[in-house]
Amino acid sequence: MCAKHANTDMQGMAERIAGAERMVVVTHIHPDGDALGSMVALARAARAAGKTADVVAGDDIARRYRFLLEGESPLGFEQFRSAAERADTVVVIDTCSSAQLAPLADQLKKQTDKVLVIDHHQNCEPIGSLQWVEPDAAAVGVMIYEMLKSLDWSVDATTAEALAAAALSDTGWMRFSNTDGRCLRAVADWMDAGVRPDRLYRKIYQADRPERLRLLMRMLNALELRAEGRLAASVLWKADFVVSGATENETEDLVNEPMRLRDVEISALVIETDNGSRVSLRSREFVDVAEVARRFGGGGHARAAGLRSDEPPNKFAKKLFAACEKAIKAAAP
Ligand SMILES: [Mn+2]
Repeated sequence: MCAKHANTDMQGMAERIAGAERMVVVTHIHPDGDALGSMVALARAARAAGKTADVVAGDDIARRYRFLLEGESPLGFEQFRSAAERADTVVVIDTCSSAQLAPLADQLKKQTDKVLVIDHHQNCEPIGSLQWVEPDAAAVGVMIYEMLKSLDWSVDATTAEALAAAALSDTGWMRFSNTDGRCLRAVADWMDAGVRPDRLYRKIYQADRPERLRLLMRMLNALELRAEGRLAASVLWKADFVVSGATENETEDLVNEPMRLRDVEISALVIETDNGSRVSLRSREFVDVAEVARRFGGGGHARAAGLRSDEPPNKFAKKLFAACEKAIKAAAP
């Protein structure tokens, strides 16, 4: 463990953030709504408080979340090095995993002293000099919001919408078991600030291209039910993307579809990539899929986790599905 590394609470993080003048805010690769919404909200609020704040984004932004970056001029991964050198503070949002920060990881290591981490995942790597991690928080968006309130930094309607996108997407629009009163109270504040969750929902989830629906059809066509219907096993091959016309940035949430089936405890989706496989895991009630993911070098939350493998699906899927079946038999009554 890094000697400089320390944990803190909201107050400790707020003090460091308040003292920052030039900030760069970054998040994990393939960022989800919580990652992007939280990153943008913190940067916007920091600028409103008179600081310089940049955000960093690659070309792997899911189509449905691109509106969150409207009005931002995100730096590319290749611009991060010089930005990090100029900055006095680098804030890492929604991850503690260097694999998830791969394009930035080397530079983050060089700048350890100025790197702060705000996250809600279990099993943190000692990235940066100060970490505020709350595995019980529904979303980083909720944590950021509470910190902004304690700093007395203003949260305008656009910032509130970014935070709402963060918290509502990470809770499955308040359906998942991580939804709590703390999150709902934050959502109430954002609605008071002018956010319309109904409109936000349409913007994120009801604006797909037909190509994505065709990809979903292909996934469901090949869906396999194993372990007496308790494991929903799906694989998407490159050919599925070619035939459907969908892109790799349109796969989010596909893994949730088989959860419609009453008996499914785990839904596992393996996606063929240029250099192996990308996996999304969801569970209903009993299995800690973060634990399953960790066995293959991934991580996440008990009900939602992910990982990557160098092996293509024809090799990797078999091992993964076997591990899922085992976990179901061990955990589910
Ligand atoms: Mn999150």
